Amino acid sequence: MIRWTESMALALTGVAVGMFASSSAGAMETPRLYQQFCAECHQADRLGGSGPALLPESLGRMKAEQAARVILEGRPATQMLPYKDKMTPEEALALAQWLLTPLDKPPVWGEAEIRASHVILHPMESLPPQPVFAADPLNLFVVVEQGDHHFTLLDGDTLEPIGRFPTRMALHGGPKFTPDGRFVFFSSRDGWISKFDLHGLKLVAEIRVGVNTRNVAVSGDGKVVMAANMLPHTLVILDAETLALRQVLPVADPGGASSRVSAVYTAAPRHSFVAALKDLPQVWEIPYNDQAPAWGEATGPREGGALPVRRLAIPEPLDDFFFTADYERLMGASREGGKGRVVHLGEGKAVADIPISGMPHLGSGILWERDGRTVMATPNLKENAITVLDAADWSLIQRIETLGPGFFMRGHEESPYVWTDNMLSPKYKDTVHVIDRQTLKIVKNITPSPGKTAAHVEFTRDGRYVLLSVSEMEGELVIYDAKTLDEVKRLPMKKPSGKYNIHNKITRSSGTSH
Ligand code: DHE
Repeated sequence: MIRWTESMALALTGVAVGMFASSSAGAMETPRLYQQFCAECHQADRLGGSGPALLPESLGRMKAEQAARVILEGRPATQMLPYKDKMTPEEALALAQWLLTPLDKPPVWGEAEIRASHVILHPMESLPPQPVFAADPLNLFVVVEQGDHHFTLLDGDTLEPIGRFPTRMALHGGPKFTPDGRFVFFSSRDGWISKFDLHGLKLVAEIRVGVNTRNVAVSGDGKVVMAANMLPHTLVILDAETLALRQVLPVADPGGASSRVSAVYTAAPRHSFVAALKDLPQVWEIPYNDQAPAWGEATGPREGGALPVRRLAIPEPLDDFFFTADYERLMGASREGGKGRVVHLGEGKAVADIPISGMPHLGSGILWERDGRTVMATPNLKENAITVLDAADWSLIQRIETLGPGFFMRGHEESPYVWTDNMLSPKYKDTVHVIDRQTLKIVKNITPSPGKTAAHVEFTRDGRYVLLSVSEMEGELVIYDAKTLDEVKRLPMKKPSGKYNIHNKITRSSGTSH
């Protein structure tokens, strides 16, 4: 078995650039390697499927040597596996160089392609006026089952499924809801946005907005949907009723440098969308109606419905945001540099540095009240710790040592506990921690199925039950009493990942993502 070592890295950087791509044998070899090992996830045309597009545009500033290292070593916190047992460092470098070579014809996913992909399956006027089932429509859960690309709609009172429906492959980011909780929007990594009616149980419309898409957001007034693309470098604005294209916003600075979009969020109290950019030192705020705070230009939609953009300059690119409850301040992390900063949206600038080092997963951060103060806590993708900060001044309150690096964190206003996982620890991925919100001590470790990944919890509307995913192909949703921490029941599911309670989402509960 070949092992990756630093000396091998040096040897690898010494391999002549183009050696394989330029030799006729290598030129045949590299595409074959790609088809054998990469095409299943990244697609034969390299435009991306469950894995991202593998094109120079999507690989950004990555050098061939770095890409070769990723091929050999895999990527933490993603589905990218290590291939060091399947190919040599030289083959990996040749493959990386090939991936950094533009396609013969550059991929285009502009207005024409987006419009051509748009389909309305069940127009709004055809949908039933009332839910076609008896459950409380605000205590429903949308449970994403990644294993066979479905979602289950679960009744949060009876804890029984209402129905199970197909989705696009590789959904990523939280599904987002209209303010009344009736419609849900999913985004897939390969660019599909789908709108589903949770009352009529029908797929309303779909549209492919990009080649590699990150997530989707819905405006606080329920009228506009925005999708964030890694490829092409665009934000795509859709009509929330029909998903018809309204506007493609190229994400570039006036000098022409463009950026992948890491994620887009809805700052409902500010009547705006906020976008995190991977490659430009800017935060973008895009007001979606004329109630948004003015910043010197007209804030509301322009003539023809186009939305204006407010560009906030920051010291370095920040991806992955966490927002304070009033959405006035955001906390952003730099994936590469291990830096954290606070950006004040009203003031339009970075106002503080944050003491974080372990690659926090800020999208999973939560807030709660402790000793009369609001605390913010986030799991870390690279450290065995939960970071607990004072949300007023971002000073460190405590690092809670965990068994491994984790991905998600959840609480509820009615629960004395918050829950987090150790999903990125090969040894402890099967165990979640229950943490007391006041003492900040771990009060219980729960291992629902030894050896199987346990991650992502969500509370019911009343905070009485906690739903936890055993995220394996033959997985389960395990339901606990949130007070006694006793197991209540199990429901079989195909690799359940995130689950989303409609009431908690639309009321922006401080214990969950929004
Ligand atoms: Fe996610 C949300 C970024 C890998 C499952 N993830 C998010 C969000 C961001 C983000 C910015 C918040 C947007 C939103 O919800 O609208 N995720 C990233 C990454 O940068 C990272 C580490 C690398 C990548 O390749 O994208 C990454 N994420 C993963 C995974 O490997 C996970 C576990 C499996 C998967 O689906 O790919 C994963 N991410 C999720 C889930 C959410 C999410 C389930 C929604 C969580 C929620 O509760 O709201």
